[in-house]
Amino acid sequence: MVIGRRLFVDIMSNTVWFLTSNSGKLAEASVHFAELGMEVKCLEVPDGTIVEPQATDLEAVARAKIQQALDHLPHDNAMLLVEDAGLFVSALDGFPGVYSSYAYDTIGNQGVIRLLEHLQSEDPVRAKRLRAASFKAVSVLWKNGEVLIGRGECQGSIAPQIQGAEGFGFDPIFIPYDLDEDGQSLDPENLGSLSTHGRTFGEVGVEVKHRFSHRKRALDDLLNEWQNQRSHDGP
Ligand code: ITT
Repeated sequence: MVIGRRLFVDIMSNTVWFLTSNSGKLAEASVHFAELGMEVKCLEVPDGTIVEPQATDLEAVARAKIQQALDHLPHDNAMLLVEDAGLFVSALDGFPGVYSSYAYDTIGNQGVIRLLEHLQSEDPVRAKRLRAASFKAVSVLWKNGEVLIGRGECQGSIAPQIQGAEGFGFDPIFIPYDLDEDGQSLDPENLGSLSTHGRTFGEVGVEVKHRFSHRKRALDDLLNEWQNQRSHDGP
């Protein structure tokens, strides 16, 4: 991974243009790329330029946005980043998933809590299983006509009520499962070396969230993809 990151920085210019209307996503991607010595800037496009397709998977949405945004890059060598993410609740067969923006804007965090109201247990592990959910993200980076894709997931459960005001979106209702020393998600009965101790992303702040985050994992995966491609193509 370290070699991959170095290679990535060597080859790429210093700015990534991120097409997003979400300042929380921009802040998190900035934390990630800052570790690589790179800057993330928001790609501004006129209102109504980007039409999000009604697709059933995150990658299709992200790819469609890349195509629509290319004409708005500041120069031909600029790198464009798009990411689509969502909250997938197991008991709701993955809803809201690709409809997360709509669900957030309509029923909001309180609405998700209400939908899971009947899923309670005195046993904390069973409660976590009943209320299991995951954040998923697909990041797509465009550079000189090449498209790189990274996927990331963060497993956890939906809190019994809204907790905390940090972060954005569904952060105040999402409690990640603990991670082991390799950063892998553990089952809810296991205590890991990295834990929010039952706190939601809304209670822990961006730096802690980043260590668990689907967004970070998708970007790491994207950098690995880049590295694999380079090794395959040769020096
Ligand atoms: P874009 O302009 O980048 O599309 P968006 O807010 O529509 O911004 P997404 O479609 O990726 O972003 O996200 C769908 C919804 O899921 C949206 O309401 C987000 O607030 C929420 N969401 C995405 N990532 C999240 C995260 O890390 N924590 C909490 N909520 C998140």
